[in-house]
Amino acid sequence: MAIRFVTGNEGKVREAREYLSSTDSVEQIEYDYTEIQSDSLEEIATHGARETFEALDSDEPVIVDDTGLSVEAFGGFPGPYSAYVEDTVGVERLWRLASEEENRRARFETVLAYADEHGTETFEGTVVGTLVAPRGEGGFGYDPIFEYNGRTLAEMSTEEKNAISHRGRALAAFADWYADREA
Ligand code: ITT
Ligand code: NA
Repeated sequence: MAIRFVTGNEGKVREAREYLSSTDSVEQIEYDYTEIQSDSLEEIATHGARETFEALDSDEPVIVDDTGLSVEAFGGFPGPYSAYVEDTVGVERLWRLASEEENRRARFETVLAYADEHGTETFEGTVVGTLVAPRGEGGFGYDPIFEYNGRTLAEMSTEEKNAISHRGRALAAFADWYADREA
């Protein structure tokens, strides 16, 4: 059965397809679910997945991915506001703000929420790295300013990024659970 990935972000879909290619097909769909006001990625993703599954007239499961970048020196900001901050402040200016700090540690966190007729499950992944001046042409979003083990996420292939990233780890947890469940 195809899994429907509810997102407007093609970068997320590319990573999920690379990761899940041996198991299930991933179909991108757009659905404007309610983004509830919450500091919790888990709550936002869970509501989004449930609402979308209920609204669409199909038994095919859905997944929603909610991701945030938390900068330690900024008390975790932008966190759940990461998409808004990318659109308004931008990646380059967020880096310039961070460059004035001694502590440049940051963390990406992804919550994947899966919904089907049996209920909703969530899977998390995080990666800790360092903010740096933009480098690399790959990936998307904040990838050029997030360095892990000497390279930015934008300097990695999709496969390399998946092996260490927030989303790759969440996808790994999901894939394990899903395989067990189908067996
Ligand atoms: P959907 O909600 O439609 O899935 P979005 O891009 O709005 O797409 P998020 O709210 O989860 O998704 O993303 C928060 C922000 O973090 C947004 O600016 C993304 O570009 C960025 N982002 C998400 N995952 C990322 C990743 O793996 N690397 C770099 N930036 C990422
Ligand atoms: Na979003």
